[in-house]
Amino acid sequence: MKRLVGVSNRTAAGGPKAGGLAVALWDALVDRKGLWFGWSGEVADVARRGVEIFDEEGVSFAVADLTHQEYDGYYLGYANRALWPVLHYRVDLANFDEDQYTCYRGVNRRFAKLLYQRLNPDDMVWIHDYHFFPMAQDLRDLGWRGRTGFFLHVPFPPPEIFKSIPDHKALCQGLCANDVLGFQTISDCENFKKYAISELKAVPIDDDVIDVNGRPITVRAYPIGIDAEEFERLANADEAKKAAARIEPFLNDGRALILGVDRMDYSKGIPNRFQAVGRMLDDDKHLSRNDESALQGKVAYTQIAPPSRTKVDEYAELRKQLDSLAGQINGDYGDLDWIPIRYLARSYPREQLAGLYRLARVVLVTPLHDGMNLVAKEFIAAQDPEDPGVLVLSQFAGAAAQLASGSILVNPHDIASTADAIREGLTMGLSERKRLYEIARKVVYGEDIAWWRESYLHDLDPDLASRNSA
Ligand code: GDG
Repeated sequence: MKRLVGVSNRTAAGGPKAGGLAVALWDALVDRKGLWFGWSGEVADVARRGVEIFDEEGVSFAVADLTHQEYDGYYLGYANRALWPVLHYRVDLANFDEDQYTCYRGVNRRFAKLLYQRLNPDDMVWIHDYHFFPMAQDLRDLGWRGRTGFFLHVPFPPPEIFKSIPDHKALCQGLCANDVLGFQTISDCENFKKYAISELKAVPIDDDVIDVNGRPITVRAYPIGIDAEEFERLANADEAKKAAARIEPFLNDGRALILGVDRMDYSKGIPNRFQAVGRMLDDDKHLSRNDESALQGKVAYTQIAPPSRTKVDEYAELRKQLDSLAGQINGDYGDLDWIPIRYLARSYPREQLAGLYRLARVVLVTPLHDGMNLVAKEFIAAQDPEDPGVLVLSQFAGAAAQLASGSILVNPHDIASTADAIREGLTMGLSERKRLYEIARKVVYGEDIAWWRESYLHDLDPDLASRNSA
């Protein structure tokens, strides 16, 4: 079996192997005694720019530091302030800076060199995400000929949007040095293919293959999944029950828990969600709290939103916006014995999240754009099959392509309809809740993280493909 070499900006070295990418890559690397290459997470001086190598349970890690200048230019700058917003359809928030692009190219080349020195001709390289769009090309330039694949965890927008990046062509030419290009959804694939046909003169060979400059490239959707069984186990463990017990006093008199769990990122649509909850309460303003149908006092919305990328201005702005919106809604609709929104700008252990998902009557996954969104799948895996909660899901999450008929689908820009969808979830009868849950459960367990990894590696590894067809 070929050795697998995973490449991602952050590796799972030293930490728990939790979260989609970490679990998927870790298991594949354990299987194949592989190598995981990426940034160490450290920002250091020029003098310390070597690679640190160590082993964990048979997997080798090779990690390199970034310099302060690289951290600012490549990571905070180009990756997070140019690529991330455009890939999430937010050209208005993008900042294009030539020096940052130069720095991004420089880090890709430097990392490619560090990696190339450690590659054996028979290895297979699997590169992850937008931090390393040009990496495959940089490896090829150094003489690398082995099988190489790329997976994009975030959306690929329509060409009209992608082309707002001044260096869009160089980025995609770099991508085309891969043998397999994986996206989360068919619509991302179609966007990329449209771009490649119009800008790179790609020629479609069949549904899943394009030819670019005489090289065939497989372009396919591989929707990422979760380790559903493991998550279900977490949701039933003591730690989960303890977390549920901590929140239960706020759910007295049968108050229903509405839950949101998101990295604090403008792509996740948290302000729209706050507004939708506000709107839902506003719709009941004319009713007294004793009224049967009034939701005042009967729901408790908890939003867990660990801050991320706090050094980027747009994220600091979002923090202020959320602070203010939560305060306003609580001020407008709260009462002596009830606070509608509990907004917690901090992170909780995974085990505890699992307990909260299980307790929730409705979970709100309403991003404005999202590659997949694993919270939607974790929520399903954590449910009690005899009394499941309801997933309210944005049509713009990659997960909607799989879970549309197992959830209430919303347009998160439509605040009034989102408010109605939350109410529908809260008042849905048991049999309908079970029906939606069963549909979603089949997808979450059937197309789990092992399925994702195997589908991708089947296309990347010619040995696997020929063994399966033999
Ligand atoms: C990118 C793409 C794609 C959240 N809060 C806490 C916490 N989390 C965990 C969740 C989940 C993960 O973080 C978030 O995953 P998402 O999929 O929602 O989003 P991104 O981080 O933006 O990931 C995304 C993903 O890559 C995989 O391809 O689905 O579209 O944007 O697992 O549970 N975990 C802990 N404490 C928290 O407070 N421990």
